[in-house]
Amino acid sequence: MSSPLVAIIIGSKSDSEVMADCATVLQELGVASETHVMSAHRTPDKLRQYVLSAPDHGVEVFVAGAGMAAALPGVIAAYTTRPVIGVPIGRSGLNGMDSLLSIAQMPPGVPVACVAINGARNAGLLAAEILALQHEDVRSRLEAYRAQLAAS
Ligand code: RP5
Repeated sequence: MSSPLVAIIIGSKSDSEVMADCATVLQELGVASETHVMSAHRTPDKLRQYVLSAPDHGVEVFVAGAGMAAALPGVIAAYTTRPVIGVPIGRSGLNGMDSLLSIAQMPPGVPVACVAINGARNAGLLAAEILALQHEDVRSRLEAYRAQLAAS
């Protein structure tokens, strides 16, 4: 695979297990991705620099997994007009309802997409569907994936 088309950003190492499904499904679809741990509140400067520079090395879609107040997807979206897909992580005392509402309730003007709590696999699939608008090879693999899903 070539340079990463999808950047997967997680707010903490503790999000790795849930978010691994995103990289896995992208790999199944032949889409290169890179994963980084960066936090909207712990490493805001690092996050900003990465989001601003990622398109220069080919990143077209961002996927952000975060738990609790989950500002991460919205902060990424503040620095880019590339699509941002948020994954609410459900490990807190509120089982992810906190992150779900944080991500889904972005005020008008700077949107992020939001998948289900712990829906990392769907985030990867949605990222691939966005890429498929321009990348015919990804579209073919997605169609094959859907056919196989129906058959199973
Ligand atoms: C969020 O806070 C992270 O995305 C993580 O889901 C949650 C807890 O972080 P840790 O205390 O496990 O590092 O920023």
